[in-house]
Amino acid sequence: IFGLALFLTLAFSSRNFNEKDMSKESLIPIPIQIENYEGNFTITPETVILISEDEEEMRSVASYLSEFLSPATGFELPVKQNSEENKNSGNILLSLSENSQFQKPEAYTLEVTVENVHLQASTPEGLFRGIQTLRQLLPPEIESDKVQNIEWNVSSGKIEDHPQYSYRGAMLDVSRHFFSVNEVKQYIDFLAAYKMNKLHLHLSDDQGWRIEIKKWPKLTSIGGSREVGDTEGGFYTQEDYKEIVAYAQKHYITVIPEIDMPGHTNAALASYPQLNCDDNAPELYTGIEVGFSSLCVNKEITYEFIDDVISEIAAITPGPYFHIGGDESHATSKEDYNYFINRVQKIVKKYDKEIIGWDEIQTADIEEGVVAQFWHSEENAIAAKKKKAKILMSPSKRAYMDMQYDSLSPLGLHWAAYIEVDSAYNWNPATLVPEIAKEDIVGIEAPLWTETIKDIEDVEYMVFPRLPGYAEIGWSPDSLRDWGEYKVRLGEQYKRFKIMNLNFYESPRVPWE
Ligand code: TNX
Repeated sequence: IFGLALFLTLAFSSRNFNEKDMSKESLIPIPIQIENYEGNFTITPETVILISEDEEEMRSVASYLSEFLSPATGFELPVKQNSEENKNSGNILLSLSENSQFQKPEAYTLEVTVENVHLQASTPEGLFRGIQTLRQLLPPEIESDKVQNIEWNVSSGKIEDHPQYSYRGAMLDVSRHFFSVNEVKQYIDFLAAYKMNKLHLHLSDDQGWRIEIKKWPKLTSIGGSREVGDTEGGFYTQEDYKEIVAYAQKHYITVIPEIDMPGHTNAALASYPQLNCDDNAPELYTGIEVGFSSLCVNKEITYEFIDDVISEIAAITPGPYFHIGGDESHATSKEDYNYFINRVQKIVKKYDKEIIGWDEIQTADIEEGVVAQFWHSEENAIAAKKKKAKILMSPSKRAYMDMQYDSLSPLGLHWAAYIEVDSAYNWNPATLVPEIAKEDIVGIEAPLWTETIKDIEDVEYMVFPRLPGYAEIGWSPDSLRDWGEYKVRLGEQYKRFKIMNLNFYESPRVPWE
């Protein structure tokens, strides 16, 4: 009798111990709905990835999944079209569905049973977002690039999910410090893992011009040569830029190029004397002051220059947006500034791109639908809304990833605020500025300015662990967001972050485990 009781207790508790509960998994961003089923699914050497139609984009999403799972599992995970003979259990099925629950292009359903994994969406993009959820349901060892001998269990259940905002992004300033194509790809990997879908590249500033413009080669040979601290700079050839865009596209991320103007233009002014009102080129600048440079608003060559720049960049940018900057133009008179923005607005439209600009652009005659990126002035954001602009939320006190966590942070600035992980998470884009409501907002973007950020390790330190929180603010309904609960989910990423080799900030406000 005792033996039997002991056996039953052990069997029962070990079953309980092994069985995971999907609704208790620490997923970021938190999905809209999770229903737990009994049992686990296990990926094995026999597992096949099945696609509902044999179409190029479906194949590419499925290969992405296969290539993601292979290194740590050591399994081949071939991609095959779904057919009757493949219907045996143990597989991962990706399928497109017309079902009305997938109205949003990024919506997906992930159903895991003991037999199969079934991921459904109306677009390959939706499948890609769902794959990131599957990724987080797997043991953290899945992030390893070496074979790990563990059981690849996924808790079973059903997740139904879609995003709150269509614009969920991060910015990287490649001007103050230059970042290589590979570093930008790593940044894209970070965004993709948390279902972000926009990468804003700040390609020009006083300290460096970072994109090849074929008609104006000195922009890069001179203007791209240095960076903050007077170390060697760099720039992207148009081929490099296309490579970044293609990599982003593979991760369903839209690249938004920014050429900041009329201020923040010292690198361009230093490259071509004729862009200066007095025809004198200034020296290259490697400090970190702002607000001292301006293109010459009253010279026609300025607009020929801008036309060439926008035309060449627009031609290699498949996404709909072009960011014209427009911030901190303290060296341009108000009148000149507005005249300038009005003219540049027309040039961008000529090349069929939609305009994004920092919130200051609202003083010009901006057209309906322009996106004003709120960073410091509520007044500007409200005025922009009155002009029927859409608002992109990047409040510097909350969303600036270049801000120090606290006064002891070794990297970053603090002019806007110290932004600890809780402060970064604990706000709602739809209520932060009382006059700006959810329907006025396209989404959220967390910028990383790089005056003090030199390489990818520095980037990781500023971005982790704040970025997953911004991703959740953009994706998950506000009713599901609570710092007390989120910090536990974030703390449970500890092992995953370690295996991902991230140089992350181990904030004392997060219960790391
Ligand atoms: C303000 S935010 C700037 C940038 C700086 C940043 C540093 C904005 C639109 N302009 O030029 O890099 O502060 O935090």
